[in-house]
Amino acid sequence: MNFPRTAVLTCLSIGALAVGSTGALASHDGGSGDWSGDSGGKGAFRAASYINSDGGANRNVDSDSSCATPDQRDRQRISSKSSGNPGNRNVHNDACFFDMNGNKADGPASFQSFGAGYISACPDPDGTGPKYAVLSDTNGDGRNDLCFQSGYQESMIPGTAGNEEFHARVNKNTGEGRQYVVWCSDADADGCSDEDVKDRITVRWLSS
Ligand SMILES: [Ca+2]
Ligand SMILES: [Ca+2]
Ligand SMILES: [Ca+2]
Repeated sequence: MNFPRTAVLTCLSIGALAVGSTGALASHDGGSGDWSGDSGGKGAFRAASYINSDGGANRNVDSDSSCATPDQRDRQRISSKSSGNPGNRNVHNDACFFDMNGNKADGPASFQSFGAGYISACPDPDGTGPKYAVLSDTNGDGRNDLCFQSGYQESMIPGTAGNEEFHARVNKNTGEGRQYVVWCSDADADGCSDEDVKDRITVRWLSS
């Protein structure tokens, strides 16, 4: 009886030291002694990726498609080559992380494209702010396939649509094919094959 109690007290002491060193949890916790509830690990993330109907412009996508109710499949005519990037019929792929309480969460993430098509837009999440985006062609086939973003969109303009979500656009402008876009938590910025927290959308591109 005596030993377990000692062990618990030891744990609390270590926890108290940890809180003191960061100062992050003390005010939040309010001294309730609820240590487990404040662990808030990034491992609790859930990924949700969806195709945005673009205000109804993409009529093959559910009008209420969102992180909460994702539509993850689309059939789309290819864009004209002359329209360039992001392409006149590009598909909007948006995504969110949810923490263990179901609230949107931030963190580094990647969109990774497989199969047909390419990623035609990978915006900087906060414009001139410290967050950044990197769009790259990882296998040298001339098509950008990896869009890394250091965090979710945070516009300096309050109320901007799409804040606290991640955004990319995918496109195809020649031939037909099926494009798979995996989205994942990606702290090492190298794509999603080594990640567990991920989700996926599919676009079937048609020439007519
Ligand atoms: Ca930035
Ligand atoms: Ca590529
Ligand atoms: Ca990775």
